[in-house]
Amino acid sequence: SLGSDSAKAERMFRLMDGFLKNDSISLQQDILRHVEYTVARSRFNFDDFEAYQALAHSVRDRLIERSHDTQLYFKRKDPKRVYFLSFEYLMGRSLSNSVINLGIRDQYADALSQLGFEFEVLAEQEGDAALGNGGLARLSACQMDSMATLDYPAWGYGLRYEYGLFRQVILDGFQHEQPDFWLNFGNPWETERVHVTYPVKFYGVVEEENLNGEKCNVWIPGEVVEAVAYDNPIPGYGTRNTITLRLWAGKPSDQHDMEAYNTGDYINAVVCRQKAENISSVLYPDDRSFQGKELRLKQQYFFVSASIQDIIRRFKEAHSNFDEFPEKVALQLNDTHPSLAIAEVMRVLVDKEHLGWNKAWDIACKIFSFTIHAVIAEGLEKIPVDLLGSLLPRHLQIIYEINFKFVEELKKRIGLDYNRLSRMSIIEEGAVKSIRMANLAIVCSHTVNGVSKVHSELLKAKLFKDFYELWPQKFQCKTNGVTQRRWIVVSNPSLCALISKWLGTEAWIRDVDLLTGLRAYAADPDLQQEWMMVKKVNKMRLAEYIEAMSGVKVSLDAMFDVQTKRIHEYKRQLLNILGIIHRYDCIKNMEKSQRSKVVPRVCIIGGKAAPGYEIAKKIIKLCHAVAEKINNDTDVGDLLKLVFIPDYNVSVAELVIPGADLSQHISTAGHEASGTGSMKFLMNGCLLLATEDGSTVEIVEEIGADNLFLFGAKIHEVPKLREEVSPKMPLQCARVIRMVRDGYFGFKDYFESLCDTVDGGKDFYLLGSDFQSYLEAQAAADKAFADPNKWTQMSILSTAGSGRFSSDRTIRDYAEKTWGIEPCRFPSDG
Ligand code: CRA
Repeated sequence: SLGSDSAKAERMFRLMDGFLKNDSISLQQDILRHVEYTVARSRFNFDDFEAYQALAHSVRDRLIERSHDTQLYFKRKDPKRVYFLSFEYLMGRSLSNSVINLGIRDQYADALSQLGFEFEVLAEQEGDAALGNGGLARLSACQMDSMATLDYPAWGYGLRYEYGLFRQVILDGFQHEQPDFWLNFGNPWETERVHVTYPVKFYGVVEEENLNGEKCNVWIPGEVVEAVAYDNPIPGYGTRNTITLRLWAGKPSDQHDMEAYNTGDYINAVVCRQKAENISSVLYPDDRSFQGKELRLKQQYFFVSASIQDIIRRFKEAHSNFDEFPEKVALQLNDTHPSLAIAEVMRVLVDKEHLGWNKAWDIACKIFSFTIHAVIAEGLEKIPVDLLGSLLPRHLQIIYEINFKFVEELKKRIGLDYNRLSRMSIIEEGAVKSIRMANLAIVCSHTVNGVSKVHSELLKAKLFKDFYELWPQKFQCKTNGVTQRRWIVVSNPSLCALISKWLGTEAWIRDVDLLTGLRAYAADPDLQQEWMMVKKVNKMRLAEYIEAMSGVKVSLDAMFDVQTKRIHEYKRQLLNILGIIHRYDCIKNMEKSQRSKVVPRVCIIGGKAAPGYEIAKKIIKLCHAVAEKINNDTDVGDLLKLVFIPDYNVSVAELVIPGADLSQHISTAGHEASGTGSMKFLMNGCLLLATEDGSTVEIVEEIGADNLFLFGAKIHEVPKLREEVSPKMPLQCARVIRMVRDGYFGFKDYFESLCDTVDGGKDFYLLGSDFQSYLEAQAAADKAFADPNKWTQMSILSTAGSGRFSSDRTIRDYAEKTWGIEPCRFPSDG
């Protein structure tokens, strides 16, 4: 076994009686031991939450064991590693995912039932780890799962926010935000590494010093904060490999503001120390927009500096020559948020390792790769030079130097085209002189990628055209993916069992392409029957949840039509609501005898609005106002219901997605870089109603246009439609907007500015011009739903075609084409 080269290790292994055992008695003993000694409750008297905590600790023990094995093995083999730097991770719950990946779910369920507990009930006790906003953050979590499962030598790095994404509370139909102090009752999954700490410096000045006759820059900081590591194990499925997500928390440093102590200002010095903890205290709740805030920049550097110190320490443990660095290290920048890492690596290599600029730059250019998640220029991070200069004076110098050398080089390549030079410069001149973080990242990275085909093309043709023309070889496409472990196996166990039964194997859980095998049975009446049953059970679960949350009873015969994602104008939840008003209006104006022909619908909307995003908040209120009207109208009854699901998060998604018949991904074409929600619905056999945007275009390639409901303007048509002087507002759209304006749903004045975004002359997101085609797609969905066999066949074909949208495919692609790493699998059968 590993670590047994010394007699001491051998003896310890024997003392510990080998590895933990997973038979029912051992698991029960373990759980009870944790009840008594970890949770410190009597083993004769503990409640569900305490049982959950003990259970979680017992699972964690097994994770730690595997994680030690994995790390020791990586150390021995010393493969090239990838370090995934992401500012956000939406991990959700860990319990079910862990025991499933460890392959011991049934054993635990059995052990618990012997103790008088039910696994599912205890699993519900766990809160979500919500250290992120939306798509980007959940993508990071899915990709970690794939990196572990595919045995890649990978580390994730991030920030351990004490307050995750706010909880959404709805009062009177309005969104209110409540802080999510998720660590309140402890977090059984993490391990604090008190010995893995690094000082992180801020402010101060840079002085030139003479070192052995050479000039060098020394940064004398004004503040030092300690970063402490918290490790979160990420187990792979069907492998013993368990990798680590290392999150940093701020702690006061002994060096923190020494001056204040020396001058006798003791009280103030203590208060100042506390500020250190603030750095990692709260997640910024906006996705897709940046703010030039000092705290945010501090978070970025704090996270980057600690991670780079950790990576370099690990490298130096085994190597003495930095020439080998690019052979051993790949650094992935997940969006621009961690791109200060470039300046930090340069600072360490030049100022501390004294490699000289050219050599350091050569190394930096070989290790970084960069994923862009933004679609529009306004979404790109720009950091004011003054802010950066005061917080990180040396980094500003380094960025200027990088830019100077880049622009000199550029002049040689393209001549004195000043417009182009200024567009490509890392420094943006203007009212507020700023650093363009994306430009910095592109200049230094060997590979830059978009997150879907159309997005990657858009980057080359529009956003970063100049860079593409300069370095076409740098640009790649890595279409996003989601993990089938979380999104089928954990969240939809009955579908999982059904798929395995018909494929005759569980191998698809690791080898997702096998799902295409379902195509052969899509028309088989037996499979269709069983498929419908699974959907029904999941709808029942969702219906119970809806009733508990909103008091609305919904019919299981109705089509469950879901749109859950962050609320954004470009995602057009408003188009959905206007469509619902239209449907309502039609039912009201119908002859009573005609009503029996209506396909009943339950419309489900959920998602959070950024706290400062007024229009998004109005959309949430409108949804509630319309729901209030419709759900209480006895004329309509079960033909139409509208419910808003509050506080949408990962664990709510796990409940909602398996129960959906139809889901909407209806962004104005050209605005969604990829979209990943659609992939989860697709895996669960939910039909999509969508615009040809982001990854939908590839979904169509995979399952065929006949198996989903497409509508709306295409990407290339959008600019022209926007130019039309007075956009066409179809009568039907004008009518529903009028209903809102006239106060049909109350809150007349409040909704005015919301209506203006559509009929105020601009209609930037093209709700008006897409309205007719949206209604047609909805009618097509109704028609298909009325034929259950046809619908079920489409549903089976959706799941069958979802394999390409697994994060396993994405990660393998990154590993092979971007990072140049290979699997490093602990030699055991899992
Ligand atoms: N908001 C995009 O908008 C994409 C995810 C993950 C986003 C989505 O279309 O699916 O990233 N962009 O690639 C983003 O976060 C900073 O930009 C998102 O989640």
